[in-house]
Amino acid sequence: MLAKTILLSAALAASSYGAVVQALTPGDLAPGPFTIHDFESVAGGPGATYSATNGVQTSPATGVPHSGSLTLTTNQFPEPITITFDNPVTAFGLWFGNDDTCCSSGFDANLDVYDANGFLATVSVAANMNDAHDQFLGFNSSEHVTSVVLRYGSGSDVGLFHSIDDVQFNTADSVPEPSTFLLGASSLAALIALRRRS
Ligand SMILES: [Ca+2]
Ligand SMILES: [Ca+2]
Repeated sequence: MLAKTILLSAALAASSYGAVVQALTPGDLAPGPFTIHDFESVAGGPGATYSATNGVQTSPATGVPHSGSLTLTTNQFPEPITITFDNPVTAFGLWFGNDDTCCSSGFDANLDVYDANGFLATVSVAANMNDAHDQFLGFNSSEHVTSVVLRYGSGSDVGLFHSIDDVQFNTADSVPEPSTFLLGASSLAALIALRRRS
């Protein structure tokens, strides 16, 4: 009994600590459904707000877009892009670009992840320096994420406009809490057992 109690305590401690796991492709993100912002008509869309120190804009000029003809970038450079969600999310991703050899010999694109209590983790990808929005940066989280920040290098040491396309994210409200789900599953099993007995 003591061993079971210790194991249970360890499991609870691990789950309450939470985890952010990098997603290498959009197919790794789960669960859906997802909202997608392609920046073709406006800077973003319902569900998220995009900001930078001196503001953001859509642009056809910051590298080859991932979709359509426009991306989202900042009014001045270099400035990180902050994405704040209307409702917390547990899965998020974007395509980044303008990784132009004109102005950098190489950098890591970093995504800083925050929940309501502060910083959670950073996921990173080394830019392939071809100007195109052809690399994905994303994650799945056991915590309810409230905002993320995209930064090239430190956010101020890469002489390029930060630029993103086809942002996608889910809504944590549609994702059952693990404890609730497990309770629901065990209750269902108990109900089935009772019915079989009767
Ligand atoms: Ca686009
Ligand atoms: Ca690229």
